[in-house]
Amino acid sequence: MPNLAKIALVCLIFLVSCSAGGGSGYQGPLRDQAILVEGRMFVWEITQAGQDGALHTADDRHLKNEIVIPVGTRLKIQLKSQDVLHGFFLPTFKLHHRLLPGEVGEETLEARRIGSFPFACSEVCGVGHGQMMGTLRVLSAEDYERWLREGSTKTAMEPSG
Ligand SMILES: [Cu+2]
Repeated sequence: MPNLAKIALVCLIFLVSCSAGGGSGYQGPLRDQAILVEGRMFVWEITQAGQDGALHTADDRHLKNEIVIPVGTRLKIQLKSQDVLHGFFLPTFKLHHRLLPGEVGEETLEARRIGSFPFACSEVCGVGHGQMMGTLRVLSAEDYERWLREGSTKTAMEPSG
């Protein structure tokens, strides 16, 4: 797909998601979960804490271009770049963070609504920049339990080239 068409598609997806997402939904207590989001030419590498809630332990889950959490999560996000300047842009949550090489950023979001919310790289980081798109999936508690049981090896969006 030509780059211009990809950009137009991303803009369209973002516009639709911005109007559909956000707002109030789940009003119960929030559960903290830590994740690490690393930008690398040209993929988002995600490390999610497992049941222990802590990163860099045996039950971490590793995903590409996909974050999967249950509704009612307060997501504590660490952001890093493995190479060049990237920008983590999750418009539904009004979240934008520039990832400077050598720095660790921190953001927090509260997932109160079930749905799929796209994110992308906001910096033109190289020829494969357009591939750096992904999805935050906020699942019901039941669907999240099923996802944990079935494993998390599938990715939401493989780079198409
Ligand atoms: Cu990038």
